Amino acid sequence: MTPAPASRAGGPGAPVRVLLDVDPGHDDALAILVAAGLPGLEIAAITTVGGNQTLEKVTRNALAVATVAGLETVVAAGCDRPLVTGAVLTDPETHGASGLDGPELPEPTVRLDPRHGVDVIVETVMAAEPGTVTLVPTGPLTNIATALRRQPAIADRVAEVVLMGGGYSKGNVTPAAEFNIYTDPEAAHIVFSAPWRVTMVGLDLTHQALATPDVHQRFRAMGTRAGRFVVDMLDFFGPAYRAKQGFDSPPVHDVCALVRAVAPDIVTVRPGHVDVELHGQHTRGMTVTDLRGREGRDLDHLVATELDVPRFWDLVTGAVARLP
Ligand code: PIR
Ligand code: CA
Repeated sequence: MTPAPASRAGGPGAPVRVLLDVDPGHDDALAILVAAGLPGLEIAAITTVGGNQTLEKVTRNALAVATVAGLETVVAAGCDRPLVTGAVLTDPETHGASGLDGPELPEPTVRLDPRHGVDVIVETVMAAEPGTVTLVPTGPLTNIATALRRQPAIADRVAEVVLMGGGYSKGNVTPAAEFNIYTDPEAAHIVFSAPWRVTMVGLDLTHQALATPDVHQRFRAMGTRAGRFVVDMLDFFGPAYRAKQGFDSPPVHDVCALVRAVAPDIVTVRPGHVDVELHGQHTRGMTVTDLRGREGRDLDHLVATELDVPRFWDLVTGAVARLP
């Protein structure tokens, strides 16, 4: 089955509504700030999932970032561990002990919604007009997979799913696997085999979104609280990424998924089929991507290949510049 191309059921000019499922995380945090600053974009909800740090820490970080962004959005905590394997695979080397080291985190004024994040996902999608909510998962896929099990009808109702995870040519935790997929491969398998179209914004794409010194300078020049917050994040994330992964400038992975969801022509995609490897001795968590278009094989998903780098940073810095 090949789902129809994405259409915004609200019609041209209708605000895009996104649900952000996140594990902040520096790049998740930047994605939240960009979403908050984009005109014409509505954040339907923010749900959190254990990943870059424990659920407790990433939820606290999400509330702090929502506070910096001046958001009044629902924020709800979801699953604290992968579906099958025991615990979250936190990454303190890249994101620090807090999960968001660098900036001073304000005491949140945004209150945590008492509902479970998975319930918020299901209720938000089912209550909305069909085809009006886009899911943007940027952490392990535990919440999204659980929501699919809880209410399979969400597969028909979302506008699309644009996720950061995987890749077709490389990994970052292992040579084959990317962190978000590797953390919960069974959840990723559920998400990629559900009857909906997924856009995979993986490492091949996100490694093009490097926060170079000139980008850093654009944030610094804003002179706003949000601009300073981003600078403080990059001042931690950049050196951490350099030390651990040998990058001159850090990639802001998760922002790429958000940008594809709201400004699709900034990210080039190709049709493809994605299987998540669950059993490989060296390849567990790999997103095995078929871009060949062979007969009899559904190219049911979209795979991000190329980023329009100048337009990406114009959109990202423009959005953050609109925040206080
Ligand atoms: C994990 C991440 C980023 C860098 C490393 N080294 C590990 C997180 C990001 O938040 C992003 O969602 C994804 N996981 C990139 O693999
Ligand atoms: Ca993330």
